[in-house]
Amino acid sequence: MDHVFRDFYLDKQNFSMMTKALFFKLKLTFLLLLTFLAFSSTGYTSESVEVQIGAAKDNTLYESATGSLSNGSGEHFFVGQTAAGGGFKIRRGLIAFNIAEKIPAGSSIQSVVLTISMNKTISGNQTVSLHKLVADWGEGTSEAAFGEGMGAPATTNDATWLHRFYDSILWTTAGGDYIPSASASTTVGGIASYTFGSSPQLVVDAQDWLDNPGNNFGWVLTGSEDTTLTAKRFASKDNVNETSRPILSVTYIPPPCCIGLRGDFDGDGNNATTLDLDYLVDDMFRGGPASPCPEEADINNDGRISTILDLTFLIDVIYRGGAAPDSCP
Ligand SMILES: [Ca+2]
Ligand SMILES: [Ca+2]
Ligand SMILES: [Ca+2]
Repeated sequence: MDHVFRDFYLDKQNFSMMTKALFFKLKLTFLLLLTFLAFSSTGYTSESVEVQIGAAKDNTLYESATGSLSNGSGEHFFVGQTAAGGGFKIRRGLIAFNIAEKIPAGSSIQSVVLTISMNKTISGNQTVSLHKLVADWGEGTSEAAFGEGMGAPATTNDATWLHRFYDSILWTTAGGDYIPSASASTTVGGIASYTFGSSPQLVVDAQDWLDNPGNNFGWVLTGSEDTTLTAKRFASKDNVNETSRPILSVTYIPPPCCIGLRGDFDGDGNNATTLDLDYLVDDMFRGGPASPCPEEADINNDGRISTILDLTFLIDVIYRGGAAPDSCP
């Protein structure tokens, strides 16, 4: 008799579980229906995405007949011309950002803004300009003392006034190889944060670096070089104060299928995970952001993104052994 009671008990348990599952299903279906009515979307939307990129490298070119000075690991870089104490010499900043590492290939860049923090100056308002560099350069371990204005002895692979990579590879032109016309300019006065752009040329520069990463040597920053006493000091990527480091803010429209994984709702490179489910639920029900790569949010490949059908497809894949999504595109 025992087993009869046990079977009855188990049946009852199964029945109770089945009822719960059924109610859950009904609840889900109702929720899905409401959502479908409220959010029935047609086709892909291409929404712009903003990314903040820290500098990959920066340095200062200290005007010097011997090319012996640099400041690869210093906390600052310099722009403009020094006073008598500095020998009335020119300073130019170098800075580069790894665009292709942070933005999906095939994206269309919409705007580019560079923010840098000026923290010491001997002059009033000066124009500071960004010019696209046409040759690669290095950042060694040199670290200037005191205010860093005088530079430090260059170390291996540092950029100097004469060298792209100390002490083996020279610039074609002393002081850096760059396009003479500025990609952007701004007026720098007292101690504060300053922004460049977005300008059409900054967008062109960044798009080129995304499409052709081998062209990405960054920009040189030049100040007023015709008169003395114009130097400005800026926080470098190696500055102890993280919030003062250079930041490049780029807005872009990703390609519809940027990673190649249908079902990668959050764009982290893995598709149909619980993180994707969280992201989709946030997007659909909690005002969260849309998926960065629109076509990848169309997990069931029906031409509509982030719908209730995509949600059920995703739940099926994760929890019910459902079929894997189609490839993307
Ligand atoms: Ca540096
Ligand atoms: Ca993912
Ligand atoms: Ca879909």
